[in-house]
This record gives sequence, structure tokens and C-alpha cells, in this order.
Amino acid sequence: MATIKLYGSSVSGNCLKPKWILDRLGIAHEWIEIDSFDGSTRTPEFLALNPAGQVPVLVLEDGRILAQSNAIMLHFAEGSDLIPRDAYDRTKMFEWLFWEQYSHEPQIAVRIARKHYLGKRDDELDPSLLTKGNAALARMELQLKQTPFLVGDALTLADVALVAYTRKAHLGGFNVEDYPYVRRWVSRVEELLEIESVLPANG
Ligand SMILES: N[C@@H](CCC(=O)N[C@@H](CS)C(=O)NCC(=O)O)C(=O)O
Repeated sequence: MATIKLYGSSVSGNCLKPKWILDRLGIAHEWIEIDSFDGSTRTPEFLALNPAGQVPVLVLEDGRILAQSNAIMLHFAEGSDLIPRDAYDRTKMFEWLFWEQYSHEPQIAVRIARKHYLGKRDDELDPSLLTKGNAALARMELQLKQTPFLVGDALTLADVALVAYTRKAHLGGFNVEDYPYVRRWVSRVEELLEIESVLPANG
């Protein structure tokens, strides 16, 4: 059988999320680098894989295709300790995953992309990205004051999804020092995922 193929950009948190899960679970796969800024996700070949024109895209050994970072993580993490067995905790994990896609990623990831990767000046950016992004960080801070992880005392997919862009929030002009519990949680999750720490020492 063919190897699992993961199409993604290595600067994209959405693409790293499923890669971290595959790595953590020891699932062999081939990473295929796709630049999400240069039109590579809009070619006919790529659109045949994902008509939404976005990475990540994952091709299973039998050729079936999965898109959406959180859906791909859920597929592989099924039955692992990254998904709580308790129904309430599992639903809380989903609560964070849905919230991430609507209230965190569209603000924080988008501001990082426009400011850091596309080099836009602050006055060219929608001001609501900063206010809504800070509101998202404050929401996480409130939870992480109470529990070491977003759902109780163990790493779940909620942490993996939310750390992806929170760890790079400074590149979008967010001051993570204002959120000390979030900052410490980022380090905790990066350590457990065995990934590089990217938050600056004071920022
Ligand atoms: N909700 C999607 C978002 C995916 C997404 O926004 N991908 C970006 C890279 S981070 C992309 O492929 N952009 C290229 C484009 O939209 O043309 C997910 O979680 O997978």
C-alpha cells in the first residue's frame, strides 16, 4: 500500500497540527511541501485533491482524501489518549476545536499571515483582528488559570489545535506576555509535542 501523504506548508499552523499528531502517534507519512501564498493551492492538480484550494490535505494509503486540520487530527487520534473517553470532557474538547476555527484562527492566524508573511503594515490591517485576537487570548487565559490544559489535566486535541497559532501570536503583533498562563501552557504543550519553542524570551 502507498504511504499516507500530507500536503502542507511548514509555516502554517493548520498544516502542522496533523503532522504533530502523525509524529506523536508514530504514523509513517510523506510530507509534501506546498506554498499556500504563491498560487500552488489553486492549480487544477491541487484543486482535484481539495476543491476548497487549501492545505492541509491528507491522502490515505488507499487514496481517499481528507481536508480540514481538525478533522484530520480527529481521524488519526481516534482511540488515543488525545481524545478524552469521558463524554463531557470529549465534548469540551470539541467546544474548543469549533471555537478555534471561528474565534481564534480567523483573527490570530490571519494577522500573523498578513503582518509577518505578507509584510503588511499595521495600518493596512483590519483593526478588529487585533481586538478579537486579544479577546481570544483572554478567553484562553481564563481557562488556563484554572486547569493546566484546555480540558482538565491532560493534553488533548484542543491544546494541539490552539497551540498552533498561539505559539506564533507575537509574529502577528500580539503581546503574549500579557497572558502568563497562556505563555506557560504554550511551553508545556510544545514540550509534550517535542516541537521547537518559538515564543521569544520576553514577548
Ligand atoms: N479551516 C481550514 C483552514 C485551512 C487554511 O486556511 N489553509 C491556508 C493555509 S493556513 C491555505 O491553504 N490558504 C491558501 C488559500 O486559501 O488559497 C483548516 O483548518 O484546515
